[in-house]
Amino acid sequence: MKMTFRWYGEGNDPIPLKYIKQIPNCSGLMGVLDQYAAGEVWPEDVIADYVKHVNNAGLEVEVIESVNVHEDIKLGLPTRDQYIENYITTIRNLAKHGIKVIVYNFMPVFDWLRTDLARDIPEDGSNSLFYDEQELLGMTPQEIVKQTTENAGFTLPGWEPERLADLDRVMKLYEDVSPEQLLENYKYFLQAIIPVCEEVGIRMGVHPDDPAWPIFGLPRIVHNKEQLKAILNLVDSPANSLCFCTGSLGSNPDNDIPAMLRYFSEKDRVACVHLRNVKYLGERCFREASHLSADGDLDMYEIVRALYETGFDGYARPDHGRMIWDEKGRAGYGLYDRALGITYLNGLWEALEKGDKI
Ligand SMILES: [Mn+2]
Repeated sequence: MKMTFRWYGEGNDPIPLKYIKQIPNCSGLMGVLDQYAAGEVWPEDVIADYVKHVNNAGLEVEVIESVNVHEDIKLGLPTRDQYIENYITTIRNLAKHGIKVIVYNFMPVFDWLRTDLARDIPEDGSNSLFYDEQELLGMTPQEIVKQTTENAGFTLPGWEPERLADLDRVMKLYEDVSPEQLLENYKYFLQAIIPVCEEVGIRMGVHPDDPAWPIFGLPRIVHNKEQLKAILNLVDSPANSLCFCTGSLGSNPDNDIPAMLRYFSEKDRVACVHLRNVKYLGERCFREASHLSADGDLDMYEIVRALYETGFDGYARPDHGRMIWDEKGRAGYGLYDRALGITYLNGLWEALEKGDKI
């Protein structure tokens, strides 16, 4: 397993690469080039410069996240073919520069969603991302977009202004898209891109819906075991795999995270993992916790054990952490708590490895 760290790019992320290099066992990044809107081609020279810059800091970049899928592809509109062609060009461009895994999602309109980006944790005086369905029900889609983008302090992947500007129009288009139709549109996309991925040695990792249930009446089809199985069956290839995000899937207590992870990892359909813990605070209400099992409701030992025992050799990273020690930065993506998360995950892995040899 290769341990990595999400980084938003020079000038876009307050954390210097040299700090990331100093985290024990962190071999590289899950990188992001979010200056490109969904549907645009990522130019090869820009990718080359980015990879070189990261490599010069002594870090690898073999995973790229947030290569967003244009809404027209998800909606199945006639215009989708051009956007799929562009996506394929981006896949080829990334492969030329050593990228092995692309993380994306198939969530209509919203990508991830929280009702508070910095909710106080009374137990320890830190804060973290928070979600409460009751709060969301009192808001319109426009209000949650306004609140999230205004409070972020940075541009957020999945929340690009140009993508959300015509929110009403896109929400309306989805009224005619059933979950079954969304899955059909997904199949059309995968059938076009997966042969190219196989050719160039890229694995696609779909990120699950976050939170793991439908919101605002929009169809969502990537948030439980049966749905993940259905997606992997659309095109049965190791290139069509998962980015298994424990916190996103784990937002729904109905998902047995260690068992699901074991199931898909055994079949070699997990390209990468996002490891984080969540704390349930009520029905469809949770906050993001430190990585420690005891601080949340996910058993991180069992999660890491599932990876270890299935011989997982893909990429992992700590996912959202709390904001601690008065750090100022991107919500969920501070240095301190994620670095603590890595050292804890390293410890779990080492204990499993050495325990195995006794
Ligand atoms: Mn994630």
